Amino acid sequence: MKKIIFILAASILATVSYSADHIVVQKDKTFHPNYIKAKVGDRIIFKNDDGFAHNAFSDSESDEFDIGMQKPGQDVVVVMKNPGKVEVECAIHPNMHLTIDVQK
Ligand SMILES: [Cu+2]
Repeated sequence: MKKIIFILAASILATVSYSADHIVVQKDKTFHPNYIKAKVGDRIIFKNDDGFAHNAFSDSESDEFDIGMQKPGQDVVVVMKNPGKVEVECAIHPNMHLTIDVQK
């Protein structure tokens, strides 16, 4: 029984180590942090901590996405699929910028 638990724990750890979570908080019309180093397969979790809606989108070739309307208090997860520099903006507040440097 102990051996089975050990194997189970080891396989869970192995799975977790393949990808990481990066939390980006949108607060006062700013992405915090505004620069992230990530790897392919990592999850970017956008947390809207403002009292109004936000958005996050990227037209960057390597990882194009658009999370649409993100309500206050809402979390949205985006997975980085390809290596490259990903420039993220908010469609509602054009001054909001975030760079995600995705490596292999
Ligand atoms: Cu915004």
